[in-house]
Amino acid sequence: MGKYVPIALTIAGSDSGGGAGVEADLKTFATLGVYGVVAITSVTAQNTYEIRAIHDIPPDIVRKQIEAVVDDMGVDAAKTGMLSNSEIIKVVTDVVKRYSFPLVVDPVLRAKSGVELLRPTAIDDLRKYLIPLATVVTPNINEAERLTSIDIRGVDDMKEAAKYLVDVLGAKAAVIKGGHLGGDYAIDVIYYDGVFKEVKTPKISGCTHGTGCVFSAAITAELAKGEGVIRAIIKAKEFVTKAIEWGVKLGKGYCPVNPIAWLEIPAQKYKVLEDLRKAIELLESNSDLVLNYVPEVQMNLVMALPKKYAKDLKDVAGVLGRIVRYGDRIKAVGPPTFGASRHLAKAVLKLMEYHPEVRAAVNIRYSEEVIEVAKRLGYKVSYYDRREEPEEVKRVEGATIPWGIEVALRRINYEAPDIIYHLGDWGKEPMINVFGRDALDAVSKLLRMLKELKK
Ligand code: PXL
Repeated sequence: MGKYVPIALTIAGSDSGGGAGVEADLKTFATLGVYGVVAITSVTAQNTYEIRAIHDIPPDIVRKQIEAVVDDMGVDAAKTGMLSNSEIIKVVTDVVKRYSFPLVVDPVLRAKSGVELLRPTAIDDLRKYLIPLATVVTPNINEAERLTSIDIRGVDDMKEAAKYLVDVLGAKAAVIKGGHLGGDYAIDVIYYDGVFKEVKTPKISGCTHGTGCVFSAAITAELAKGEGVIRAIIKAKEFVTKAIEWGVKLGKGYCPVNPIAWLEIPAQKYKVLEDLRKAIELLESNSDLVLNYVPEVQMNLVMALPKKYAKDLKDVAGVLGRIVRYGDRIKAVGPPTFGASRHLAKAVLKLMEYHPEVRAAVNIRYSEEVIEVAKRLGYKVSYYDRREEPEEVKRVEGATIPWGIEVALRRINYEAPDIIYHLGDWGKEPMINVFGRDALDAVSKLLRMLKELKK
């Protein structure tokens, strides 16, 4: 059978908290389109704030895990993470030597809490046995200092240490991660083939537990796909930056990075656009019902990404150019596009602060009989009065809608609304917003009311 998916192996510890170790590695492999296999070296009982226990796997079992997968499926690239002790390092060295796949060595020494993930007495063995086999070694500043005994204060010291890891210790390439150094940029220094390269990205705030694991796993995945060393490292840096940016806010300690953001955001965007396309079609095919309710400012229909990915207006898609009256029917001017709506998108983002599952909305002009029918059908209806908007809110650009949604929600004890309307003000047209879990849901509610009205 021809092989149609690259295979990457991680030889690392398990993090019961799911943020680092083999758990992070597998998510990274899958996200980058590589089939992941594992050899677990140690089981840690940990969460986001502490490591409660470490149980090392017998070295012979580590060996057998590696052999089992390599002998059957073949491995295109491998990485090591937490190795815990000397015996495991020796066994891994011994078995890996027999195979020719590229090897990424992430010289994990200790966790953020300070707990040793490799016995200090084993650092010599890591240096002596495993680093010479590395295609790429990926220490952070502290790990590089301990491996090379070079004090690292800046990029020049990083270069010296990277060169030492290659020229003296025998790795093919070294990348020293500068994220822990001061300054606005995270600068990584690569040394490969006698050449230095710096990869510089703005430092971002976010969740960082598992950063090193995801970075080295991403390099491994790219090498498994046949990518060159430098390009694999550059792509991994981009990948881990996104994983930090969209970290998963959970736990009481260091929250974990989110390697699947790389794939999940584009996938969710596609789903939102598809849902909007179907909802627009449904709306247009019911032009006769809707036509009389198109407001002067025209209509829009919006849908946000799931809450964890919905930070601002660019994360909400709407109809570019709006939905307009066009002869005797209604028509979407442009395609559904992220960032295409301001007003309705703002209303949805505000509502999602309380009801994350309500991600879509459509607007029509205000009409008393629509509100009556909505109530009759059992929809949850609330409103705000723009004439009650406090002066200090009016003065702030873009503050009216969030204020109004808040007022309307308070009126219904913050229950999830189907409809929020307002009666307008000088130069502000009164409007009805119909909300739904997705665009089709919002449009279906609207059409149900308009059909009921027509009866
Ligand atoms: O991030 C280093 C690391 C690697 N492997 C395991 C870990 C950690 C950090 O906590 O728990 C299993």
